[in-house]
Amino acid sequence: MTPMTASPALAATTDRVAAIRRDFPILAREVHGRPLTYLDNTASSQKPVQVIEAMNRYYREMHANVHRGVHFLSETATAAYENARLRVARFINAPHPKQIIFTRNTTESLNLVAYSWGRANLKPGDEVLITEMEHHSNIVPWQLVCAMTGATLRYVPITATGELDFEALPRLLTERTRVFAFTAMSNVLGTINPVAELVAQAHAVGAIAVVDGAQSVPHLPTDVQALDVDFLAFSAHKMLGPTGIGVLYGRRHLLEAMPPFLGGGDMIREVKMTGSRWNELPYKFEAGTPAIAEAIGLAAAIDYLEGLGLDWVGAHERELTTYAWNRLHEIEGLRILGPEPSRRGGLLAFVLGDIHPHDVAAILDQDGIAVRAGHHCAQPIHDHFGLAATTRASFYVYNTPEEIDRLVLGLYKAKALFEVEG
Ligand code: C6P
Repeated sequence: MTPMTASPALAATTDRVAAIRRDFPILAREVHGRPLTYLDNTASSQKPVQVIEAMNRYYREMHANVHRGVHFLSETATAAYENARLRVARFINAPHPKQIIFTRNTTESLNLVAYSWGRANLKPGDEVLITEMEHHSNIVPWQLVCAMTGATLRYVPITATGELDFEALPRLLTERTRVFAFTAMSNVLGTINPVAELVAQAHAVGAIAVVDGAQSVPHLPTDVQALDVDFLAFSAHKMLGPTGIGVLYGRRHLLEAMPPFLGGGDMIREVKMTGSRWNELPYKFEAGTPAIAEAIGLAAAIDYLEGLGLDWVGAHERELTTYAWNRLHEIEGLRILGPEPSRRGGLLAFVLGDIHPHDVAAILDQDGIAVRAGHHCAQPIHDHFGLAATTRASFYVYNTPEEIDRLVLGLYKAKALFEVEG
């Protein structure tokens, strides 16, 4: 086995990636005495020192509760928190920062839409359309809200190459469909869906379009106005930011009309013993003390990503994915799920002969290589392919072709250990 050489584009960015890697303290550590090879970015990305320091500075110099005090620190913290909202709004080209709701993560953002919009708008006879390639967080909330309201849940099937079955779409997306909720990028197949086209088709039948951007927003430029989405959900921790904060972008008139999701402090204008009136957007949907340091960390992550340029981020990942795709296909008995690199994001989920994906991941871990194994919270896709689990390697701004070479060596090692016949 002779490792192929990385593409000229990857070679040209070697210095840039080396400089990026120096910003991520964790990448310098060893695991089991080997250099860490972090290929589990689809689950969560690592954090640059710029994000860590922004949060550190907040706690050392600025912390107080927001929107409550008239004292200096509270005003400083409030300004930093609201500045983070503005930063997110600009990042996805939202018309107004009021349309940016801070949540805990993508899961909570999708639950907010399903519970608040869904319970207020769905009734028996209505249909909710999702796809077979959704993450559980874009399936289970709709199952719950359909059970509550009597609406029917339908799924767009996927093709053998792991793409949406566009031929099946017209009979599923009808005037009965009230909401079409789909992922912009699959966390298992890597498939990049044509968001603008799907949104237009939803609108043509009078449905709203809810987009799960957990895997797309960290990796591709996102413009909610150009895409014309009604709701977009994503998480900070997958885009170099901290855990504990996510975003829901919503169309203003829809958000204005929706009832609150959670009740408590900050989300009210007035509370009497007989009833309450709600605060204005976005606070109506932000009950309780929010994740202030995390919002500031998210803003720093956006600064970092924009400093790199989202176009570069996408291009770097495409180069890495193409290299990994070719190298992994050298291994006999290895099967990758999903479409070819030009139509996918920076992740490859695969099976290696009959070796259990958990065994593959455990062997790789011995060499300091972090990948994820399991159903990746997307059981219906695995059922579709008749698999219980896959191993998944996923890439981000700091990954290199050398790390992919290490992955390939580790996979040969797993194969040798389990004596897989090619
Ligand atoms: N997928 C993965 O390893 P949260 O956990 O709420 O930040 O994100 C949920 C989520 C929603 N949609 C998609 C497409 C996702 O990939 C995820 C998270 C991780 O694939 C953790 S299960």
